[in-house]
Amino acid sequence: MSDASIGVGVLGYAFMGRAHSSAYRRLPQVATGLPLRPRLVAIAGRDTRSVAAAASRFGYERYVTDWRELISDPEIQLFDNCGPNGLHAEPTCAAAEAGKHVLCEKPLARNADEALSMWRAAERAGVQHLCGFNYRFVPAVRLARQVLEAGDIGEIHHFRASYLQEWGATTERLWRFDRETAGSGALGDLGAHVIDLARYLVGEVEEVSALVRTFQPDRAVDDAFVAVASLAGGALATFEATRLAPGRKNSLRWEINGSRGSLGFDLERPNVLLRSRGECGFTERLVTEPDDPFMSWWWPPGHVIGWEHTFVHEIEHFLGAIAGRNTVAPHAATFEDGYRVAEVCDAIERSAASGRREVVVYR
Ligand code: SOE
Repeated sequence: MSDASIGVGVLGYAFMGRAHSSAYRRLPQVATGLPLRPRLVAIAGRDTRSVAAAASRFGYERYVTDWRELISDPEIQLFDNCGPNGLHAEPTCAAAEAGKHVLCEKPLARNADEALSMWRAAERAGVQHLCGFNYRFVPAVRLARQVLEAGDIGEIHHFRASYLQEWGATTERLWRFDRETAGSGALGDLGAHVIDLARYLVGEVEEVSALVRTFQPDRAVDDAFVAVASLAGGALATFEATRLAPGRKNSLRWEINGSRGSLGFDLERPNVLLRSRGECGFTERLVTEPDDPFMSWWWPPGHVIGWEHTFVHEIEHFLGAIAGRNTVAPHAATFEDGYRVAEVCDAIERSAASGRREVVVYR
């Protein structure tokens, strides 16, 4: 492991802040040859008691209640935004302009205009930028990408994916239900993952026809959407996401059908890649062999890993890009990827409003 360290500042101490902080702490234990050792300098949150407790639990040297102190801190070279969507653009652009490498959770922003401004700010600043589409870092998903790149399932005809959760019926007042803070509902939160995986595994989204629905009374954002799309290269795609699928806890599922076979995945069984060569249904491949993606870091075959490990893989990849050992793209999403997903989400909302098929316009 390199003895060079990098100062990390994280905005947000809740769900994503905890997942990212856990990953920074795990990295020195699991990754041999770590390009940079993360030093947890500071974590930011509005509530003093909560952020102080998080700083102590997660192992940060200090905490702040104003994110601007992360931007002005010379000991922080990596700014990681785990805040709500409405707090992605301003702090992240400020961090990039201050010369800090920037990692921002998905969705990059509340809409394509905001996402475009973030991408342009990071590019202007010449810093490394990564958008946290962590499912690219599931071993089974990375193996699928390798199979697809090798052309082993032939010409791709279909990508079909859904992201189903059940918690949307809650009456709690959550930021994810507030349009000003979240931008959209299931579309930007869950649909963004589906769209990103279509782009990562098959191709760019060209046109969409969609329906968007809010089922819960008095809710300002969508609960669900369905879309059909055409992908570059000719494949047909269907995208779906809902927060109102009782029994589905965190079920991100996709299936790809090609001229010489199919691949399939379900996040509720994250170590398995389904494969068919067309003769007799699907086989289940447990992706835990030593030479399977990322598995040399962990345990012997069959000792499965989980959701949290994707953040360890993703952050190690970002540290490698900062150290010049690898590039963020194509295996992690850059802010350009985050922006392109946002353009697709905007096109889905346009189609639902117009009732027409919409071309996705990338600026
Ligand atoms: C809530 O829907 C959520 O936490 C998403 O925001 C995450 O991106 C997803 O990985 C799990 O569910």
